Amino acid sequence: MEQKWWHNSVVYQIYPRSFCDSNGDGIGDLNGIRSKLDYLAELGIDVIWLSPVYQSPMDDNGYDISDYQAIAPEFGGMEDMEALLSEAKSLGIRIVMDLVVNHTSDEHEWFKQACQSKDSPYRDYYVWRDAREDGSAPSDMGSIFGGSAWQWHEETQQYYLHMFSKKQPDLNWENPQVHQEVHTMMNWWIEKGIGGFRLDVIDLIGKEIDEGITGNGPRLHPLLREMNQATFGSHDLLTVGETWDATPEIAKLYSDQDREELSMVFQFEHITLTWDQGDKWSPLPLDLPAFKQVLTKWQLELGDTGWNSLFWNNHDLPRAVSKYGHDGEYRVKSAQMLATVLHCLKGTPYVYQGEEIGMTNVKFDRLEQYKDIESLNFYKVKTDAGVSHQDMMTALGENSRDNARTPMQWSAEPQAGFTAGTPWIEVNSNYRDINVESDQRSETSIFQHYQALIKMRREHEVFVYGDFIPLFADNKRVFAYLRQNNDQKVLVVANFSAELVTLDLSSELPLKGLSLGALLSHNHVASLSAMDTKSTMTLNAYDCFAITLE
Ligand code: TEU
Ligand code: CA
Repeated sequence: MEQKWWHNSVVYQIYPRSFCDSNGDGIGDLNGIRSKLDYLAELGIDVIWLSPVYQSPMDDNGYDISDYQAIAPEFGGMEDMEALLSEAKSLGIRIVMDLVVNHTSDEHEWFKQACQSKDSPYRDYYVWRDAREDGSAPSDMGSIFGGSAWQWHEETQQYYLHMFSKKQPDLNWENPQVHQEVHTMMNWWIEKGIGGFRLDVIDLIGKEIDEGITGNGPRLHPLLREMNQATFGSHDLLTVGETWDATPEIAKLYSDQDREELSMVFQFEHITLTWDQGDKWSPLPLDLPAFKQVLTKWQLELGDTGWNSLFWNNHDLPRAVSKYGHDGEYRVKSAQMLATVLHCLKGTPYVYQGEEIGMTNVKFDRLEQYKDIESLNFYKVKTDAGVSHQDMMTALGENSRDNARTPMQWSAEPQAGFTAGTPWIEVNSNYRDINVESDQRSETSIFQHYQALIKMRREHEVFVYGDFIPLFADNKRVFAYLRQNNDQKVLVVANFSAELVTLDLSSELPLKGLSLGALLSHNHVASLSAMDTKSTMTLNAYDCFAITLE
């Protein structure tokens, strides 16, 4: 495998609307991000993944783009984007743009033209079908945001396809002109000096609509190879595809370097483990052995071919510390433990804004406090189907995308220092305790723990390219593994529970004959000094450490 700059990079995701508001209109913006670049440089990240900042009517907070080559006025202008790119560059930070090309906004010029008549040269940029004989939608295909995926267009008497909201019509990737347009636009951004692309729901672009195939369609990989050749392939950029249904076999098709498609993909198998039969509104408790098994499988199967992206959360998911850690008494320890387990795995780690200070899920008790289109649509779908208001509020509390979208908590000032005005979505009421300023002052700072992990990865190549060897696979509370290359062995141990755990290191074969060396990272583990590989050790709630073995 050829070594790449993004193998030893750490990516930080910014959801611009909720990061930092520079002008008091309650909406985060590009100049707000610029004002926090020093903060990000201090954290030590290499790359920013910027969620969409393009012109958009904001039906889905920017994932509905009406002009790919303009910035939404609430985020700033193109000159602010250029300033952000160059200031970030001077700090050694690259910016990865969010590429949303499965669909556009219905307010995009192409769609407006397409709606003019069936003969419009843009008609075939989108997916149109006649009604069935009885006037109903062409198929029973459902939208990912609830309801039918087909919307009737009265003026031209056909249905158009939308896998997400009806304001997000799907582009027709069977049309080569669509490829041309998208490639030209991508090259225009590459010329501006961006660091790469995160490709939104890219597994949907090969769809076979009339066969009912949406994800992983037969034309998907040829389309990506064509895109690679026409755009980023010759530019050494980071490309990461969002692929909900990827298995390791599928992920290798995308990320095997020889195939010249993408750098890596986001897989969601470890995420959907807590969704009962794939339904995020029926959350399940975390099953740690199953969770470890999934992550182990991905570590081992993408060992020599392909590359993993590593993440616990993003702008669509609940906060990591609330989902997989403990957001009460053990918030700090469990946030540090989660960071350690993630950053010591093989792959490129992604940190979602606020994760580095242990921000938690929000507790909204009124439906009106939620802003996300998916949450609001599904509240209606589920309550119409008989789910009670209270049960649906509980499900939203667990898994609403708004958990990730409340404003970044910078300080204990009003509105958490996010805005001088009224934020577009309420600030989490815990901001007086949980914020950047108080975390950085703390003796057990989560930020500093992340900072140290990022530095550690840079200093020890074993974390980047070393092999992964699982340990204590059946243990219900401990997540442990070994990373090793020719020069170094590192043992990573984490108590993923609030219980006291005893662990007999001598019982694991790969540890036989080794003794403990230098402590690389830990979150104040009391029993460390007394520990050796020959005896039993005790771990308190959410204790974790990484230590070299000799
Ligand atoms: O997400 C794809 C997607 O399928 C999600 O909507 C997901 O099903 C859901 O949020 C699970 O929590 C991408 C973007 O990340 C998301 O923000 C967009 O809304 C969506 O595509 C449409 O562009
Ligand atoms: Ca603003």
